[in-house]
Formats: sequence, structure tokens, C-alpha cells
Amino acid sequence: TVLTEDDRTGTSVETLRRAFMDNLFFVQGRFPEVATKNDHYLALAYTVRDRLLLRWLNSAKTYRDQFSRTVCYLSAEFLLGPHLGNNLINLGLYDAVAEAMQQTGLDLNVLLDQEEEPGLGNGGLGRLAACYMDSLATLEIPAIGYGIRYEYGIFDQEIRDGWQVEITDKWLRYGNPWEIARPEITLPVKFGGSTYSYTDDQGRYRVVWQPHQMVQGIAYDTPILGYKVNTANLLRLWRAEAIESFDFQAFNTGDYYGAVNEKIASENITKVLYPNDEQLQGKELRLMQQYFLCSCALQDMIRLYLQCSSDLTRFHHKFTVQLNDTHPAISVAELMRLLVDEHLLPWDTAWDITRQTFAYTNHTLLPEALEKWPLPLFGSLLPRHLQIIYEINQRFLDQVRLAYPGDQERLARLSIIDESECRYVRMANLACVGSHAINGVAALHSELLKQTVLRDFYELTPEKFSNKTNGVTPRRWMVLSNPGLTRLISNHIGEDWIKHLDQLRRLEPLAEDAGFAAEWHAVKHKNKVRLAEYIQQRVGISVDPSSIFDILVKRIHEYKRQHLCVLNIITLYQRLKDHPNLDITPHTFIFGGKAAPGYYKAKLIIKLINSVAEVVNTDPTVADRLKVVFLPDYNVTCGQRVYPAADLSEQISTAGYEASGTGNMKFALNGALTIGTLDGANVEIREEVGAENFFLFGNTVEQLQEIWRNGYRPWEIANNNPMLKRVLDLISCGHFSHGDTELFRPIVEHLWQNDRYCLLADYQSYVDCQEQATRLYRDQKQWVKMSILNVARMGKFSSDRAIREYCEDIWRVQPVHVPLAD
Ligand code: DL6
Repeated sequence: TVLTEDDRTGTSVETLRRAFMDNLFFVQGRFPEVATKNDHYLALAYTVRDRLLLRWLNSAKTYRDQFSRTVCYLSAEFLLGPHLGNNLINLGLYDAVAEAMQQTGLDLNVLLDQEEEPGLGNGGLGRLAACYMDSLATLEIPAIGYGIRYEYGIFDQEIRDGWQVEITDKWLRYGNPWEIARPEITLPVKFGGSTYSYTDDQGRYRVVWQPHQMVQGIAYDTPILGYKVNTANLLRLWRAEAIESFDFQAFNTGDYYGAVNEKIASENITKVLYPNDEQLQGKELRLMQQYFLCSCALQDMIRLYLQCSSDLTRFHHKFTVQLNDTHPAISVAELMRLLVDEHLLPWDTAWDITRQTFAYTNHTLLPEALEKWPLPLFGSLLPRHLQIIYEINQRFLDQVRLAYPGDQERLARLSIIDESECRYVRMANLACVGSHAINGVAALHSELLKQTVLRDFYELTPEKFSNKTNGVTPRRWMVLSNPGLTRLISNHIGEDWIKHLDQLRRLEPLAEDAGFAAEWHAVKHKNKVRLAEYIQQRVGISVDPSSIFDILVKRIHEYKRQHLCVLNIITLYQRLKDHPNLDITPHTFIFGGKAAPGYYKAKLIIKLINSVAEVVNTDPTVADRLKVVFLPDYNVTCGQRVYPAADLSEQISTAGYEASGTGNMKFALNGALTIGTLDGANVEIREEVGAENFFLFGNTVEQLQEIWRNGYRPWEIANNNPMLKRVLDLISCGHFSHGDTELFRPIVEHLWQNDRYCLLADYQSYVDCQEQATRLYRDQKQWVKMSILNVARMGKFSSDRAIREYCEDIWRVQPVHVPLAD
């Protein structure tokens, strides 16, 4: 007999083609003549999903049979990016599916473009969580990502008249084929109300929480497949829903609309992602979201645990939980509540388990991002947790008193409760006290954490602290987004580098090989042509692919200093106006990024970029030597187009402010050279690629500290630098704002008078460094060589390396091999 492959699992081109047609018919309910692009996309997504499910169920069964130690990554954000392409890469089916689609008369690229990306994150922190999920699966580490299934993710950005306009992100509009709803996994979450205590018949002190509101969390599961392994881990996102029975009282008394309102209020909890990245908003709904996530996740872990063992005292042997910043820090109090109140463990036992369960990653030093909740708000929403936090705090402060007798100020700083005029719960302090490990995300950041925001905790428990430099997954950020470079590299050194990024070192000798360099250049040029076409189509600006593509994409924030880049653009513009025949390297500046909707200065920076673009792009004196583009709606999909096409990567934050950055890694991995400050992971990138292959400028953290100590006077810098003064005056006089002298005043005045992020202190050094870089770009031979060396030395920045370090130093977890059994 001839064995035919199973339509659900087979991987030959013929089987994939047949499975696709089958899904189009039986899942989408369409015959080919009337099927839309979206029908095609969904039919293909279901075809791929079937292959995922086989691996996922095998993984789940293996973990359950072995009661495997599991990493739980708790994060309010997972910025996944589109699934289809990535799953095809990880399954090793990209080419087979492209062929199957071609045989069906379809173009895989068109179907890939159909996918609406799940924008369940703001930026770096959420994208890091997604890269880590990819690496965990690739390294065969049992893991669950717990997060929130926001109905509306990060807003879509439109640019109207140069301004950012926010549009709601209806990413679920056409359905989401990658998730499986689990209505049977539904967990109750309580809010508000009060507590009372009593002594039970066994003499135990017990506290009962009588909530004012109850909602339920419903699980939605997405498989996360590793690269060319059978491991598919679980991403479990929670959606809030009203508990019907809870409304019955209102219903029975005839208050139908009251009951419906209650229902709507419950569902609001997971309605929308808060679009602020580095700014605390202090909204009640945000705290509700955080608690909702933590309660669902921890109840779920306990539920899974109890399926296999009744001895909860070993909970931390089964699960290790990473807190992705302080957003899920309320977990510390919630696990205590679940263990003590609901599972009746003694306080000390529960506290031991809790501390051995959690580890905390800090992602920012910005004071305005440090989460703290006003006590009245916290207590009214989570009355039992406030009691628990008081108890944790009292016991903790007793230890501090022993360690530092009489040091009241230190006690006040370490306390979980901020006692200053309006009292607050400090989430970073809660996370530190409740965790056995604390880490920053780049070497410099981890050092600064110890010296600044977490200094007292470091002095008290230095053994808890370590650094885990961020990394990015080469699967999405190279193999998927830069197939040209991937092919070229693999043709020369094989494919091992995709899982062992250090292997890129083997490219080093090729940096001297003229033939290889020519191919390298050709790949980059092709990527630039593709980006140029996209720019033309998206914003109608024509850019020259042989000009230097100088790119700055990331969230818009004053500390990231997009406006420093603008000052340099205006400087170049001014020089061209002064000397119309000046021989400059043709230069295309490309920006992208979203501003938090309530952050006026950031939105004004977007307006400034677009206003400068309008003038520069249309000025005949400039004659196409300078172009400025703002790409709207920068997201993961857009990143995948942009990184492979960059020549120069702008990483120009004020030293000491960017915790790590991961865009810097994506650019360098795709062959861009970096112009940057000694900030975040730039420091380590420069160490790796070599100082001679990196354009460094600006003051160091220590130099800036010195500047501030001596009294920083930005106006003196501006007055003493004629070009800088002209540039600032050009903005002020309305040159870029149709004569409006008020529009950009908030930006320019701040630079003159305060300049918190030291743009003026770094201006000249930046302009000089830009000139050096663009001059060097003319020597394409040298540039390409530096580009190759950059890529060859980027091995450290794989998220696989970062995850290995977490596994060894913090999680103490081993890989579990999953066999592929039908
Ligand atoms: O660690 C991931 C990423 C870093 O690379 C960025 O440098 C940092 O700004 C970002 N932090 C946030 C802040 N969110 N909070 N809290 O997104 O984390």
C-alpha cells in the first residue's frame, strides 16, 4: 500500500497544498472562485496551525508526564508580531509552503501581508518578552507566558498634517487563527469589598475577603514553537468577563440595565492596552488589569500543580516565575493570599515559597516610570492585599532594623509603603522584597540600578543582584526579515549560526574577501530598494537607495533624543543653504515611532520631524541630497522591513537613560553600523564589534554627572556655538512652521533653559561624528568591511544567550526534549 501523509501533519508540498484547499472549503466555507485574500490567509494559517498543534500537544504531554520544572514569564505585554511567517520559519516549511501556494496560483508574500499583527505591547519590554518566548521554545525549556488578551492593542498611528493621530487597533476584527479559546479554563478574580477574620475550629487565624465585584478570567492559548525543534510552549492570555451569577441579584430586583452595566465594566478590564511606555499613569483600571493578570496566572499555576501533586510546599520546585518589570509585582501579595488564605499554609512556609518562586527584572531607571499606587486606591481595590503587604513590610523592616540599627532614613527608603504626604505602595520595593533574584537588562543599567534606584536593596542583599543583557531572536530578526543576508551567510558558514549566533564569528575572515563583500553590498542594496519602494508607496516620498539610509526607529521620548537627530538635519540643511555646491554624501534620514497619546512634547517632536521634512524635501537648493521621512505606524512588521535596509543605526539616547535597547541589536545584526552614545547595551555592542567599527559620540554618564554637579548651563553652549544657535533660531523663527513662532517653542525653550536630556551638551560631538560616518560611507569598501565585522561579532546579542543565562543563574531549569510522536 502507498502511505499518504496525514493532511493535518504532513509536510510535503502536495500535502500542504491539499490541506490548504481543504481548510479553505471546510473551515472558511469558501470555494476558490469567491475566496478573498483573507480567506486564503486564514486557510493557510489553519494549515500551519495544525502542524503546530501536533508539536504543542506533544510538548504539553511530555511536560505533564515528567512534571517538568517550568518557567512562567509574567508580563503585561507580549509584542509578538505576525505569526504566520515566523511559524513557517520555525517549522522549516517556508519554502515548501511558498511552493504549495504558487501551485495554487497564490503568492505567499501577499498572504503574509494579510496578517494583522497582535500589538499587545508598547515597545522594548513587550518585544523582549516575545523574543524570550521564541528562545525558550528553541532551547527546549518548558515555559508558559502569561499575559493579557487586550481587545485593542497599541493604537495605530496615522500622521495628519504632521501630527500623530491615534486610531484604535481592532486587531481581532477578522478573527485570530493562532489562538484557542479555553472557556473551560475560567478563574474568578475578586475586587474591592472588605475583609473579616476569625479563628477556625482548629485554632487557626483566618481572613476572609468579601469582594464587592467579581469577574472571571478566560484563557486564550497560543502555541509558541521553537526553531526546528518539536517544543511548542504555551502563551496563555486572559480575557475578563462578567460572572453571570454575580449579577442575578440585580437582575431579580428588576435592575436589568444595572446588571448589564456591571457586565460591561467587568469586560473593560482587558479592553485596551495602556499606551504609555516609560510613564506611570496611576489609573485604577490599570491596577485592575495588573491584578487580574497576576491572579489568573497564579491560580492557573496552582491548578496545574494540584493536578499532579497535593503538596503545595514544593510549588517553587515546579514553577519559577519571572516578573517582567513591576507590572506583575502584585503577584507577590497574591501568591501569599492564595497560599495562606485559600490553601491554609502557615505564613512562614508561604513566604519561603513565594520568595523562592519570584525573580524580578527592572527595565527602566526613569523615576516617572517607577510604579507606585496611592494607598486609598490600592486599599479600596485590594483590601486583603494591602493587609498582606503591611505584614510583609513589618517583618521585612524588622530585619532592616537589625541590619541597620537606628537608620530611620534607610528604613523609610526601603519600606514598601511610601509614607510621604500622600501614602503609596511602591511596587519595585514589593518586587525586591518578594524575589530571590533581581536583574537589570544591560551591564551599565545593572550597575546604575545598584547605584541609584535599588541602591538600598543592593546594600542589603547584594547576592540577589545580577545582570542579564538583553538579546533578540535571530529567527524573526534575521531569517524571516532578511532572507537575502541569511542565504548569503548560510552559503558560506552553514546554518548553525541560526541557533548558535556566536558562529557568526566565522564570517570575520570573509570581511577581506572582495567577492563576498560585493555580494554583501548587493544584498543591502536590494533591501534598501525594497524599503525605498515601500516609502514611496506609504508616504509618497522618493528616496535614493544609494544614499546613506540613516534610521532612527523607536518610541518617541525626550530621553531617546529624536530631536537631537533633527538638530543635525537642520545643521546639514543650513550648510547646504550656505554653500549650495557643498559636496555632501546623499543622505536619507528615516524616522518611525509612536508617542504616548498624553505626552505632548513627544507628539510635538513628531510634528517637528514632519515639518522639517516638508521644508527640506521640497527645497530646490537641497536638490535631493537630503531627504527626511517619517514612517507612520512603526510596529514589528515595519521593523522587519526597516532593519535590513539600514546603513546607519541611530542609538543616541542620553547616557544613563536607555536601560538596554534592543533595536540597536537588530540593526547591527542586519549589518548597519551604529552611531551611538555610551548608553544601555550600546556599550557592550561597541565592546564586541570593536571601537573602530562603531561611531561613538557624546558625554558619558560620569561626565554628565559632573556637568550637572557644576551647574549645567545649556544657554552658554548655544551662545558659544554659532551653528547651534542658528539651528535653534531657525526653528524658533518659524522657518519650519509657516512662520508660526509659537509652535515649537516648548521644545526650543526647554533646550535653551533646562535641557534635562543634555542635547546641547552632546550636539557638537554628534554633528562631528555624523560627518565622520557619512564621509566614511563614501569608501564603500571600508564600509562594507565594517558592516561584515559588525555582524560577525554580534553573537552575544542573541536572546538564546540571554535565556541560557536566566536558566543557569536564576531559574535553574533544564531543557526537556520533546519527541515527535503522531
Ligand atoms: O528591556 C527591554 C527594554 C529595554 O531594551 C529598553 O531600553 C527600555 O527602555 C525598555 N523599558 C520599558 C519600560 N517599561 N517599563 N517599565 O519598556 O525595556
